[in-house]
Amino acid sequence: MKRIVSIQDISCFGKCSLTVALPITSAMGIETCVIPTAVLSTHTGGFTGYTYRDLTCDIADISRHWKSINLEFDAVCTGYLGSFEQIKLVSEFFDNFKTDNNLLIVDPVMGDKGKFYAGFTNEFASEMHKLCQKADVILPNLTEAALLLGEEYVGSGYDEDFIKDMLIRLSKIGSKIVVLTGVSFNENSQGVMSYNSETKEFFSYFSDNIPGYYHSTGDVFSSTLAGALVKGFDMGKSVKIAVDFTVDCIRHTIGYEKEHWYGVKFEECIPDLIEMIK
Ligand code: PXL
Repeated sequence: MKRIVSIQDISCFGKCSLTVALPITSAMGIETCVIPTAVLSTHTGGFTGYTYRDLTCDIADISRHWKSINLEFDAVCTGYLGSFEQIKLVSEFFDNFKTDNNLLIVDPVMGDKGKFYAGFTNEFASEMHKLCQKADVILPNLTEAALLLGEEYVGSGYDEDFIKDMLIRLSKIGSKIVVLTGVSFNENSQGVMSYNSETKEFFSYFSDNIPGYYHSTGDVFSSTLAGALVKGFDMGKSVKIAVDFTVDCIRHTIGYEKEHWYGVKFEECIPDLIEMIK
């Protein structure tokens, strides 16, 4: 059985980060360990008055204990991280748990639609850049890609050459694979372009563009992609599974945006995901 560890916050209500990653990769048949970096009453994307309990001080202790019992992981996956200190500790975790065969997967969660999520800054983006240097795979959206490169966000009107060039520049940060999400060359389709800097291959996969904003789809995408890669699907198939599942979750939420504005109804789609990976 494959085993991964997901390092990110737990937003107790709101369907994102660990409450998305844990059920998704478990349903894919992967033993999923977690390091909760913080406990929030809700995510920060549209709620006010949320609580935030920082768990940074547990990260090194958990890491030491796991080392002492010789735990190993097929992938170490990170998502939303809340402070410079957390990035530093996760970076040390990478050093301690990297093996010749496993994958370090960083979703550099910082913002969307050209804007930072609450609490993030350009200084944080510089620290996240350092973490991405150690990763095997990074999964930025267009906003995060611009922040990592220190460039202006370009949200529309770009062409394939622009994205390919951006992918090459992102790969120079250090990871073998870059997967850029939220790419759209026309109003009818949206998807992902990726680049493997070792083989110099580009790959793209697009699906129907569904208008509107659906919170936490980045977390659904990244945990599904990590799960598919760990299960041994190649990059092309993994991206297809992750995009198709994310779109499936969005489709199930259409018509329920009022009650479900805070996250997609991924639970109803888990049986579809199990079918997709058969
Ligand atoms: O979905 C990314 C995410 C994760 N965790 C927390 C968030 C967000 C995005 O807003 O607020 C706490």
